[in-house]
Amino acid sequence: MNLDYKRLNPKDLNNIVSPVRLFALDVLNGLSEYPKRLSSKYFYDKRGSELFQKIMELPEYYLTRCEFEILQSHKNVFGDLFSGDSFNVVELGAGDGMKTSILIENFLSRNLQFRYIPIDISETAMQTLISSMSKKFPSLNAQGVVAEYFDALKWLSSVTQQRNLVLFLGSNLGNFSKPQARVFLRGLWNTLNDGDCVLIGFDLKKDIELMLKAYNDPGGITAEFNYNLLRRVNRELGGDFEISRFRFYPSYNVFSGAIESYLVSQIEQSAFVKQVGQSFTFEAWEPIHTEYSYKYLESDIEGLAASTGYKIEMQLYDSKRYFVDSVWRVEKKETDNR
Ligand code: AVJ
Repeated sequence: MNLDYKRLNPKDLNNIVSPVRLFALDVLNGLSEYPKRLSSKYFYDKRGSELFQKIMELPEYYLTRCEFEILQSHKNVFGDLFSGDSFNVVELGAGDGMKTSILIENFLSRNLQFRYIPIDISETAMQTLISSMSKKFPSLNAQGVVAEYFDALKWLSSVTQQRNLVLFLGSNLGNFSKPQARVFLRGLWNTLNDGDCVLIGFDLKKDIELMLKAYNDPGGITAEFNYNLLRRVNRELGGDFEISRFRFYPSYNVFSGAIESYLVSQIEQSAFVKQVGQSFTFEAWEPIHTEYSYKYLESDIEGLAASTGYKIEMQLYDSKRYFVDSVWRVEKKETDNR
């Protein structure tokens, strides 16, 4: 068994700002803007990850089950992408690894030569993932990397020659605006070689009520997931937000194609954040934007692949056609300089 993870440290990167300082800076910047905003990347502390786990089990949150069905019914196609060559399975933001396990189990049972390389910014998430994967798959060869995606990918390209299959599952790309998604995918292209593949999960545009319900469950788990952002500011940055004075409000913007989530201040109030050294005032009914979850049309996906240097190999759907796992191949020409 060879199962371990590596933590890229500041001297490997050029990241000299501590996580707490970065969080404080982002809170200062976001709450100083108009309209106010807090980034959804801060949802996932220990409590937030537990809440997201619960969200994935909600009957309303169809995304996880759809993707599970897709991977289960198409698991045999992924191992053939590199026609027998050894490869890396690089996963961006693995979460609990439930969906990835379907692929890993399939690859192991076929005796394929591969190494599993999950990348995650959260060290606790990585520890949990590595320990559960090593229990499930004693013969798995894995090397986790705790770092930002691109730092990890750059490091990876300097230490391996294998082909890469990059997994970006669960509609995680949906948190990026369409222009941000383009920048991200082109950045990914830059770290990869001609012939490498990426597998991306896209949530498709569908009945609006159905999409909205997935982000507004009646039990209030998704609301709590959003409130946890403010709780986190209180816990980690010494804030004094009165959570009950904010109302969670998700909506669907038909034009941009995103579920947009907000925390709306129900009264005029202010909150002091000790680590930021100042207070923030809210007018009654003033919103804080917390998350975008972009939904895609077929043609959006085609346009995105074409404009960032990939060829679409496969579009894999669930039986209801709510979700698509899209397999793209990196195309580099002689004239593309890396
Ligand atoms: C983890 C980003 C895919 O946008 O659907 C779930 C996060 N937010 N419910 C999504 C989320 C509210 C989720 N992603």
